[in-house]
Amino acid sequence: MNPVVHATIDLLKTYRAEQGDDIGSLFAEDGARFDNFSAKCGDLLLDYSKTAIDQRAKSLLLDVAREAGVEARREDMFAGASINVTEGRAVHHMALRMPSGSEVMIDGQNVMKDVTAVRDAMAAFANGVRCGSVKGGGGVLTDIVNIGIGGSDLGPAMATLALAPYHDGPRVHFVSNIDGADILETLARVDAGTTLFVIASKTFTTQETMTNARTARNWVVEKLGEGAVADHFVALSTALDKTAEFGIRDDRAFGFWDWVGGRYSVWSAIGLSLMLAIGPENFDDFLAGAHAVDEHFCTMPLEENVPVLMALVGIYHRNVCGYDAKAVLPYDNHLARFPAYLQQLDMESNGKGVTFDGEQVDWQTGPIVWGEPGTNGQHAFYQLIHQGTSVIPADFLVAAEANNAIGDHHEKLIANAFAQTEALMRGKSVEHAAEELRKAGKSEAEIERLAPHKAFPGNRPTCTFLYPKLTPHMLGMLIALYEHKVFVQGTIWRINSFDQWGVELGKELAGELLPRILGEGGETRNASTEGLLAAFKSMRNG
Ligand code: G6Q
Repeated sequence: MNPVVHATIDLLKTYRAEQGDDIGSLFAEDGARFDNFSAKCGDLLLDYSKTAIDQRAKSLLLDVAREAGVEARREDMFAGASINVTEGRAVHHMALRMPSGSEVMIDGQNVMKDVTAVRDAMAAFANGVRCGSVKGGGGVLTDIVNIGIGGSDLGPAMATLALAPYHDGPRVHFVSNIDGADILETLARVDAGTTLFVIASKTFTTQETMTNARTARNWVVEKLGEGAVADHFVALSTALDKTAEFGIRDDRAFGFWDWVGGRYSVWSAIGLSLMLAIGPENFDDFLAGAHAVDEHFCTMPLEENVPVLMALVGIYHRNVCGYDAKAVLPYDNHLARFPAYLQQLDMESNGKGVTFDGEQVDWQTGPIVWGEPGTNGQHAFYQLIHQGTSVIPADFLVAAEANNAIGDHHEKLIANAFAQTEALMRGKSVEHAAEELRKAGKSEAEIERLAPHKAFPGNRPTCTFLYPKLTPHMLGMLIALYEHKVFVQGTIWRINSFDQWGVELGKELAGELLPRILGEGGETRNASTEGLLAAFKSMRNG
């Protein structure tokens, strides 16, 4: 943080210490609190009134955003500047969701011609597969196997599940893990002659993906012969020389560019499996939803700018209150993988401890992000959120209308979501718990023993995202809102949200250890690893 931002955060801490942070009393003080602490982006409503942020805190947080230069850096990003300073790259996944005919300059070139050409080629190919004119050796392609990992898996896998009600194309399977179980169990479910393998890898060198891709290739060659590779494999990559070496036809290799980060790539060719599932028109709606958020982010004043407000709520919880974690709780079963997706987006982007200038930060950066769909979580880990010793701010995501309406399921789902945010805020005092036990006819001794266990501290902050329905457009909006939230926070924390050096060391050591695992020699490791290697060897030989 720059010194001015640091000072404003200190002011916020002092203000909180003086005022207290009782959320309930803020509603008593401000009859219009819901209106004052909610905002809209298109059809989506963000309610952040169930946090301890009041007008003064909000105004200081908006100062933080201004003082950190969020607006100027946002302009730099959209202007194609190399804001990914450690990799010397522009950051422009927003170009991928711009309407055809727009102009986006990166390194002095309008990239939209190439973006549109790939988008059109993907659509033509997807339409061909979906209508059956693009065939495999065994006829119409009924199954797609997407092989990729990290950013080349989580986006399309999460979105394909999220948009299951719009899925009218071939079945789609996702293989990511190098654990052989993943590819083997998938291959056992499909027929080689009618399966298309989509090898999704920006670099086309990732160990997990290339190992799974070669296993799939060998399987196809064994079943259908070498000649079948051309019809049964496509590639999504920036390394088109490597895809050709693998045996993939040029017209089946869909490219993208180094200004698209892996975890920001679902909008690019990496979205092909999703497009095959839901069709190019729905995919266009998905892009349009994200584009609408880009426009909102660029044009709305900070105080009404939903991704900025999301970011500032997070800054308040992380840097003013010192909360370590953040839960994402979709009350929308199709968003089951959304918390995992956000885990990568948020933690890989903002899990950093060094500033743009290479200095160690002396403030907290990204929180631990986790979650599961409600109401399942209610019957499991919500215990800790309600009564545990850590305060965990949570995002609740709720659709007003179900894609799969039946009976009163959806009304019950919504009642649970709203009830949880209320319970977390209100809590229940020991006296209230005692009174309930008294009414239930318990003895005074029992009341004294049980009341503390049945009390809830309350005052636990939540944000609620309420949207009409989980359509392709709304999913695009939701992802883009969180992307820009991550950007704003990274800007305030002065960290590069677009690199990921923290995943490299483990990869390096795995490369060094593989020869030892294979029994081919190599350097002696520390005593623990040597112990594990010896135990592994004896289990394998025994
Ligand atoms: C994302 C990361 C990472 C990446 C995977 C797969 O931002 O860079 O998750 O997406 O490591 O990389 P490839 O697409 O190059 O195989």
